[in-house]
Amino acid sequence: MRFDILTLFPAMFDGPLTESIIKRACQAGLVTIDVHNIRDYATDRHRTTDDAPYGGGAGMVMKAEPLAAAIHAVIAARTATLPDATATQEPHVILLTPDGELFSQAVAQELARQPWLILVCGHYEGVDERIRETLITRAVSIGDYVLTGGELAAMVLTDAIARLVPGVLDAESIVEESHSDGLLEYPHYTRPAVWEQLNVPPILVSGHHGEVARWRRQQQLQRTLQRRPDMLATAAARGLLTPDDLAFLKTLGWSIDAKI
Ligand code: 6GU
Repeated sequence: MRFDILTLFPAMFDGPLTESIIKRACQAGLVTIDVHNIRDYATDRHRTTDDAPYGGGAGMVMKAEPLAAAIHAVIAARTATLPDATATQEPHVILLTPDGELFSQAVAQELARQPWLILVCGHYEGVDERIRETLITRAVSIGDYVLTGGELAAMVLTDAIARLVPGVLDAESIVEESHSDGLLEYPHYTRPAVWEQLNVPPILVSGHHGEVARWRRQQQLQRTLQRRPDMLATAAARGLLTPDDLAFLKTLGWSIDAKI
């Protein structure tokens, strides 16, 4: 899978995507991440990438021409040089902006099915609306708070999506992890069995695989009820809870109809 990231601050990407799992995914050729400086596509003497808003008001707006030139150049370069599947596909062009649709595991899964994403990092007060109208496939936000720019959000998307690319992680950890099955994860322990007088739950060292699975499922349900009751209601509505799950939740005082 290919990621082209368009930013005014390419140096911000040096650390986060060149370590650990994403680094290995790139080395293995499963993921390609290229960062491009939007300023390289500004044509005036001062390499201007922003300007004052029409109609007045605070802040600056990212100009249409350099952004459009950057997007077009990236598409042209890839389409010319890649004789593979990515070249024949239209890229999804994603704008990172606090007024975009909220990013989630479901959106990550959807985007991970694309062979090629172009991520455009918004800055200042925003980008010229005509870019959004003509070149942007989808606008995405990573949460209800405001960052100084879209760069950190682009890294969050890249990390969350790249790890879903087949081969990047072992398949099991994707299936079991928080959010994929609509519940939070069960707690994890590793050696030593006693640490600072705290024991590992005996069931985990019992060797009874069935009992372990049951305990873990109940831990998932209990934690989700305590921490994210909204997720439990959604899981129930999506039919992800078994009769056993519902019976266990009833002992905790939860039922589908009683909103708590
Ligand atoms: Cl994508 N951009 C900015 N500037 N702030 C954000 C965001 C994005 N997502 C949450 N806050």
